[in-house]
Amino acid sequence: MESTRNKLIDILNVHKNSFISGQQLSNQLNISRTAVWKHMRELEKDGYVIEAAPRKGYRIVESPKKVSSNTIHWGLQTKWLGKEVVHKHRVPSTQTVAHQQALNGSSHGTVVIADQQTKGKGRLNRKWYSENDDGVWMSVVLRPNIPPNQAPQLTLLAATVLANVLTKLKIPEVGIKWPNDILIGDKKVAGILTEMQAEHDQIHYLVLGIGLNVNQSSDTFPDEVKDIATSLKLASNQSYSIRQLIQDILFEFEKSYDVYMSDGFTSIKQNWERFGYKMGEKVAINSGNRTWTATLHGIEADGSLLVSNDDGSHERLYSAEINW
Ligand code: BT5
Repeated sequence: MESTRNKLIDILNVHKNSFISGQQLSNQLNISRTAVWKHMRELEKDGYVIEAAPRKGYRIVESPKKVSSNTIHWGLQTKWLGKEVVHKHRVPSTQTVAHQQALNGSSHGTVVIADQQTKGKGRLNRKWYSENDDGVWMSVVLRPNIPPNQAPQLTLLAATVLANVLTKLKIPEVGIKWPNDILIGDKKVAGILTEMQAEHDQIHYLVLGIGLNVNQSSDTFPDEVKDIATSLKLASNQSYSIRQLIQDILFEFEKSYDVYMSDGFTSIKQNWERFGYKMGEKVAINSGNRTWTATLHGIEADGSLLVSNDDGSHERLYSAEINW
């Protein structure tokens, strides 16, 4: 049932600007014309506006605003990413759901999306505020054939994907603060959380979480983050379709991932450095219980951050926080 509906959506998408007859649909889907009609009614319940014209057939006039597994499939231009979409209204964290999916055998590219998260997670047990349905809260199950020590490259890859998507939307002053913060100006609009199940030299699977603030106004953010957080709407005075943004991110992600797998990290690294926040500048850094000032130089092929210290020595950092 579900897969027939997805196929129907795919066919309608190909015929976006023209009608397709009920007979053609019934032939292609191998179901009766009455069954085609019933599927159309279900799509309308999902928020599609469908025009049915006598002797011409069907055509989608408007795609829905709401997010569901069907509406994400509609118009999604990917080859492998998001072929399986799990959509939940409210969950503690999409990371947890994605881990369960992965452990139950979900395939590479499975996407878990929630409208709201009650216990959104940041790194190192920090919180990610996402109780509202104004953002993209999504986790992707990946089964990459790379050694575990290269996994941080995927966080950097995801950061460049988000920076590219925002730049295409003409959002100004997009930057990436190493390793995983996407900024607009000096404020955080998105974060990435990569969690991995690995053994020896093999990754079993990886869950890559993306949190992007979209339509929040300033009073949506709790006191803890309201001075450091922003949203696309706050930056541009415009609201965005969460469904469309998810599709844009998945499309860009798949493209970058495939380039990374075939050509390695170099192209991602160059793209990352275009957006690198405070590169060439002196900043305060925290790592463990050490705080010092250093100049940021760029990233290394292994995803580490290259800095030069005041005494002239160079250092590669694998985990550290750059202060604001
Ligand atoms: C992150 O951690 O930035 C990773 C965020 C990943 C969130 C996604 S949403 C989908 C998936 N499911 C999850 O449960 N998580 C992932 P970190 O670098 O540790 O940053 C956390 C810090 O960002 C917090 O300590 C706050 O200072 C700040 N913060 C929390 N919520 C924020 C928000 N909505 N917008 C901006 N900053 C926020």
